[in-house]
Amino acid sequence: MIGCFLMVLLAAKAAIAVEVGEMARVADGWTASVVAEVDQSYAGWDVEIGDADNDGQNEILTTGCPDSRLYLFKRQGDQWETRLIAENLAQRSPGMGLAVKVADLNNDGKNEVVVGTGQESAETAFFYVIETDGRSVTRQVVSRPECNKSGSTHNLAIHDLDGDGLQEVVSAYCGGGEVIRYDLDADLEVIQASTSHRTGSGLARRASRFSSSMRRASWSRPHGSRSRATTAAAVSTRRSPSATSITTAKTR
Ligand SMILES: [Ca+2]
Ligand SMILES: [Ca+2]
Ligand SMILES: [Ca+2]
Repeated sequence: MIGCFLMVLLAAKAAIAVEVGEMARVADGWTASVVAEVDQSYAGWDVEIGDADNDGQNEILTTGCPDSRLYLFKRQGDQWETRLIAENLAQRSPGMGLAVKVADLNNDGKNEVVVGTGQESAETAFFYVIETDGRSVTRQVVSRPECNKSGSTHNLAIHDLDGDGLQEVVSAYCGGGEVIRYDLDADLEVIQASTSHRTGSGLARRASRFSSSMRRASWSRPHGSRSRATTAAAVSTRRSPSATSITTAKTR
């Protein structure tokens, strides 16, 4: 059942006037601000703070379910503005947007948003790299690597592991217990997915060797006049059990 989710921001000695009603009790020395109320049962599977739209100010981003949405909450004067950046990221309903991070993956001075999904059915999770102007997705690339057998993205970590100036994303999954490394090129058009570890959930297995494959990912612009009318054009390879499959995002 879809309920409403109330996001409350707490801050020590903040100057923001608060009205939290009966939703929260604020300890002495703390104040609270209601950021948003959305019609999703889970609006905050993950919460990130970062400059997602590259305007020099940080925003709050959340993921949730059942519509696998990515929300951005932007401070405008003394108000918070709720912006639905993307939905149906799991490409199935119900579905979950799970982990979300903001980082400059290709070191070009502009941040990207990285999102991992959770699938309610027996499917593997999607991995997104999104560019946004703070109102919608302006460009995105999606990977659903065949080396992943799991449906739930547990978390994402971002770091330049090999010192080449490009940041890699490491994601851990629930189900098959995969830990997958995603390498992107400088133009953020190619994703290389590598399984670094697979343990299974509660069942220890021998760790797999690093293996990789590369496919070219297609960018799409789901919103705006420059959008191309692409619809889930799946590209996959059977050459290797660890091969990466990449789909273009569905254009709305
Ligand atoms: Ca910003
Ligand atoms: Ca960047
Ligand atoms: Ca790197």
